[in-house]
Amino acid sequence: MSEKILNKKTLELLPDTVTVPAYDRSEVTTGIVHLGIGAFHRAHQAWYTEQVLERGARDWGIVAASLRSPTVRDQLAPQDHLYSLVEKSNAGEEVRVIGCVREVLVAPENPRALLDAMTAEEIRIVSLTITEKGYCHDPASGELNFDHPDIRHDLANPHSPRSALGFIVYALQRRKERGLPGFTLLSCDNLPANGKLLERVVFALASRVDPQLAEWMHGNTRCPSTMIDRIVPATTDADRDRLEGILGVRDNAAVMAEPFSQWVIQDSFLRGHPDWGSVGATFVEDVEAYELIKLRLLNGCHSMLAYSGYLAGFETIADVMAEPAFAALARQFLANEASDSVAAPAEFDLEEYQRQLLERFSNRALRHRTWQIAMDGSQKIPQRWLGTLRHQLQSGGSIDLLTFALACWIRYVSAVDDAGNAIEVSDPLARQLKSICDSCGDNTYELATAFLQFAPVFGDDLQHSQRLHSALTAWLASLKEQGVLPALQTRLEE
Ligand code: CS2
Repeated sequence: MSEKILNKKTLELLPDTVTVPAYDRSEVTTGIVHLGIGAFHRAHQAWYTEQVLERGARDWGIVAASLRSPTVRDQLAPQDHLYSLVEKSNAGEEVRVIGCVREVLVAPENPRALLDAMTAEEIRIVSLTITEKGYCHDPASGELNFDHPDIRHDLANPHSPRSALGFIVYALQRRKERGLPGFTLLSCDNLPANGKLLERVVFALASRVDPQLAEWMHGNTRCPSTMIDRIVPATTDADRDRLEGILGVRDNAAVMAEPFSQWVIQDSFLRGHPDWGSVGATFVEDVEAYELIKLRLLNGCHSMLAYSGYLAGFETIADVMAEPAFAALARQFLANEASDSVAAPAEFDLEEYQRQLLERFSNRALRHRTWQIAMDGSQKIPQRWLGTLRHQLQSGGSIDLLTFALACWIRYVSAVDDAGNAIEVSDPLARQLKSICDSCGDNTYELATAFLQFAPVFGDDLQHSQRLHSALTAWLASLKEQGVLPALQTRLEE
């Protein structure tokens, strides 16, 4: 292993094939505080922002924060906050070193430092990738959950909040007190109408903290919605080792992504934004149609392949897609149930989109683990499957593959796979979900009833559909009797 790590000094040792920042990083000032510096942010919004800096902008550097662990800060700080983005495809890979991140703060270590950063006058945008559960909402209703432990903590501790929402509300309160303008809140998480959701939960918390603050926020914040898309698997040690062979230096903060990237942004900002439109993002008046298509087709299909593929013993999405029955499942789901429920904007070619998705899921270079996508199902399923399901129930369309997916998820959260091995289920509601499974034992009828009555995920309407209940019970029974792959193969032969 090389002893050198990627940083300002070693940048010049990199091979010519690697793109490095061509602008002077010392001229850049901060315009954005980003909450949640995971791999996705580094491969998506930071990559767009980097290209804007390359085109001459200097006032949109990023100060990022981790709301939980110091890992990313500890990786980036010794590297002068430089990291590589590796675009991987079946055709090969391209490496670019990104320089737009200026600092990483670790909120639990020093909440005040993050509040200070968010209170700086030059901050015009606070963007977020905090995953679905970071919104502290009830996934079925979209309302802020005031019983959430982080929200209770934040209401009691205005100087040391824990949740992204707490940081936002108390930073805005300080800005108001100091006579500073507010900022735009830019949600970049996979949730429908993510800006509206963020607005709803932030205003709910602010009203509880101080109604006058909420009043002030009406004129001093904007919450545009966005559709974000790029497949970014978690980086592994094998990825870092291979990259070291290319760079000649170690990069502990590297991120891997597919070449494809898309960002559709509602054009509603308080104090400007980087010219992301000049580097491939699209600004529109209304993002909703794009969001629904992406969530219901890409993410809906992804989750379906993740649960079913994991149970059948496949490690990555590309492995799942290499099995003809799963490839057929994906094709049929996209073409029928998922597409039935969306209305594509005039310029949008839905068939081409589906073709691209199948190709993207088959990218063997990415090694995107089914287990990773299967995480947090209780927070993802409402927007990925249940909107589609409600649409199909109302219109009398097919629900066959959606109920197959639901049955797979239920088997998954029972925490035992088709071969009898334990599954490490990572989900904030894992305990409740497992206890539903345990209390129903082998009775698939009761299992379907108990799940459809689980309001945090299914709301209170779906339990009344007899059609849904029968279809789900039938799939649960055939998964139990045959296992996922044979059950699917039998269905496809019908
Ligand atoms: C995936 C997404 O992990 C998941 O749940 O479905 O992260 C997916 O890769 C992205 O939304 C693609 O844009």
